[in-house]
Amino acid sequence: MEQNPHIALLPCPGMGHLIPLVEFAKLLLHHHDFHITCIIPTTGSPSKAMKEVLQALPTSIDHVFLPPVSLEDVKGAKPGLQITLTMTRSLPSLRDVLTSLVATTRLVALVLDPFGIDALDVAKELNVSPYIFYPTNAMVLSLLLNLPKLDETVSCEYRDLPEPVKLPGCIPIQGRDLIDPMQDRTSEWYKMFLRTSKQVRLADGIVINTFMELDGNAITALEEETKNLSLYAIGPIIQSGSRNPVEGSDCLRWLNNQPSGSVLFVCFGSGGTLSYDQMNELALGLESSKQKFLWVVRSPNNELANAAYLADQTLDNNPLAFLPNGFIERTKEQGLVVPSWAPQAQVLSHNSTGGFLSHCGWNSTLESIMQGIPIIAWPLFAEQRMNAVLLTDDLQVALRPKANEKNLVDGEEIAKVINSLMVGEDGKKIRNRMKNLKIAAEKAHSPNGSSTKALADLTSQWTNQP
Ligand code: UPG
Repeated sequence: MEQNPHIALLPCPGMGHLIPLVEFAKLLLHHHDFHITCIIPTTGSPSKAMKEVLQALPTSIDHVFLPPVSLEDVKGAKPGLQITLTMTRSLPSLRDVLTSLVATTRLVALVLDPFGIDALDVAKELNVSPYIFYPTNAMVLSLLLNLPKLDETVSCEYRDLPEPVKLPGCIPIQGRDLIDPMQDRTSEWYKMFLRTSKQVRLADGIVINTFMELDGNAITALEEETKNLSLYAIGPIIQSGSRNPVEGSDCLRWLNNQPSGSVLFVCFGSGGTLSYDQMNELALGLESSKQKFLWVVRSPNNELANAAYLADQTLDNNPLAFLPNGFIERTKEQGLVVPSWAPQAQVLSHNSTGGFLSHCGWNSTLESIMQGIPIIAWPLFAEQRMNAVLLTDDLQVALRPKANEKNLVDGEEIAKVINSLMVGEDGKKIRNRMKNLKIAAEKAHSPNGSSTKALADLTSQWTNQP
């Protein structure tokens, strides 16, 4: 039997969930001699991006793919529902893997993504301490924990509430900006989300990828509220370094030849998509702004804003074909378009990058903060509208373009906001605030920083377990 404490991690499908969890695993290894196994539910063969992340893991982090589950019966359903079902349908094989880890290692904790909340019961059944890794901020966690109360007290759809929702320690938030599953209370997805919100409290602790200097009021309010549930704000944990040094080198080479801080990076996370019309307006806005840009282009989708979320990006055949006629030729001195995927962490840390037009996924947000890069907030789905409100209204480190009556952000508005961010007075203020936030983030991970302390509390909890 292995003597070092062993931790099992259970991410859900999607790079935005896998990346922070494996980075968390690496951070744990810096602090203790843990042995770690990532247990990965699948619906088919893993994507190239996913394999690259896993293959680059140090030897004391193992990974096991669970046998693929079928989602044939829910083909075309929203990715959020598909992810939840992938997790629940993987429970029997998860139980097998955990049983064998319990028999052969000193398994002290199972850390699971909230999409896999039912695994909490499996952990308890096997006497393994369940923890949740919450990959976004304290406002979203607060919403989740307060949902049972909201569900009882609010009778209409949240989006029809006349007043914003006030969560303890958080900026007020309009119902229409709440996380996606709360936009239709009659949906199966809402019911699942509500169930998750009740089960979350049964975990032994919640690890959250944020830090006191960013989210202090919300974290303190949560700690007050959740006395018997330990909360560990150990962020920011972000993607580190290159996964594949060759891939994406074209865009890094291009960046090398651009002036310092001149380039706007445009990317909608691991699977965000625009409608065809919106993609055209964005192209128009980028071109007419005259600012330098590096744009990760995906094929448009008129139905879903996260159409590419569960897809293998390398299968998106020719997204550049959807750009307006002559766009690439006309902008060849001004910008670079990259199909599907770019090495975002390296792009954001490059000296030529000066702004980020982002869908406000939490990993992208933290990566931008860690490089002091101000944001143009363009939320698409999930909890991104909440993140955008936090970034623009609360922290004031982002600008948000306005949509017109057709719910499109038109080219003129896009160009205006780009210029404001990259060369305007507003942009200067926002950039300074973002630089201060970067300093605060670094402080959180310094030897006496809030996140360092929270991580030490968590690891001592685990190492002291029999
Ligand atoms: N990334 C790249 N290259 C690309 C696109 C993305 O390296 O071309 C990386 C990026 O650096 C980041 C991750 O992929 O590390 C994307 O994560 P994130 O910005 O959080 O976006 P999503 O993949 O959309 O993440 C999902 C949800 C988001 C949520 C997040 C964590 O969509 O709303 O905050 O998961 O729960």
